[in-house]
Amino acid sequence: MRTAICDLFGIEYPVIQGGMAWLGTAELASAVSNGGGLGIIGAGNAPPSWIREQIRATREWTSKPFALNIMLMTPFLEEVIQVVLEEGVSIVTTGGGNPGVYIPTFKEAGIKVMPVVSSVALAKRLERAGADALVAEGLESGGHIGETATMALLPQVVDSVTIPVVAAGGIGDGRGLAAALCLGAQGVQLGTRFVCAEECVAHPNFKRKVLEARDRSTVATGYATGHPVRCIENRLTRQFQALERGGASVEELELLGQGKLELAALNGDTEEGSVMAGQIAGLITDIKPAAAIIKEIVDQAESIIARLSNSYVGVRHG
Ligand code: TUI
Repeated sequence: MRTAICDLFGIEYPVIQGGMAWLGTAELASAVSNGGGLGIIGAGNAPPSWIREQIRATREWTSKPFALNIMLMTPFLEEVIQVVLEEGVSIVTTGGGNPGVYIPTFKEAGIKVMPVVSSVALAKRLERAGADALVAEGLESGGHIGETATMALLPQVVDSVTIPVVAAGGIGDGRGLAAALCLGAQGVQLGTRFVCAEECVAHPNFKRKVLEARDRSTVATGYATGHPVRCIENRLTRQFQALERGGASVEELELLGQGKLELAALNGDTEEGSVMAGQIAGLITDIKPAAAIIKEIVDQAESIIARLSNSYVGVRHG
């Protein structure tokens, strides 16, 4: 299964790992890249020295292409960009904002840029600014989200640009990959599914929360702050909702969220911490190596596509 995204990034399969803060480490990124997908180091709010170490470790553990995701709300933005340039990272994805002003810097250094967008307006603007590809991310995703669902957003973004588009949000298996291709995507990006990769450093409690999740286990909070975030429901999300209903200030709400992702992801406090995960968590029932996850997704998508094209021929001629 080769698409324009495979050719653009020099990867085998059009399967990309979401650039998750704290969880997109060298362990996971190198395992995904070694499995034929595109592994992504999630810079999140991490200090530049940590990011540099992760880039070097990833390079040690894989000779395949990998990317770095820059979370544009980080307090270290300028320094993170400097690390990307110094370390010769060849692919950058961005999230949580408009990376337009930074694209020329990346392009001059020969870096491929794939911003995550949640609207058609930003997709068009970033194509004009020189983006090589886009991730269209629906509100089913975990973490920081936009306002439109993948099923509606994806074909609209695809129709608004000429560069390749990758689908994200609500995709957990080969059915999701096949569906995304039907909607015009050239690949898929999965975060929640890769939380349950063996190589993901998430605390076992965090992985258990994903495995135990059902279809309605996630909630989006923080619309009042302008930065809504989807997490698995717990004491923290209920506290957030109570504060929001009480008309708490943006400062108060942001203070409650600070440090909570690390608390859940690494310390395993899944009640007071922020268990960011997408709506597809309910579909995920096992932990396996990243390479096996990728192979299963691609095999399943290929057999679905073969079956659909056979039955289509059957309907027309049979
Ligand atoms: O960035 C994400 N997902 C994330 S970032 C993150 S780290 C975090 N930690 C604590 C609190 C909040 C976040 C966790 N999950 N996804 C990509 C994404 N980007 N989704 C939506 C957007 C987005 C939003 C607004 C992209 C552009 C944008 O532009 C606004 C503008 O200026 O036009």
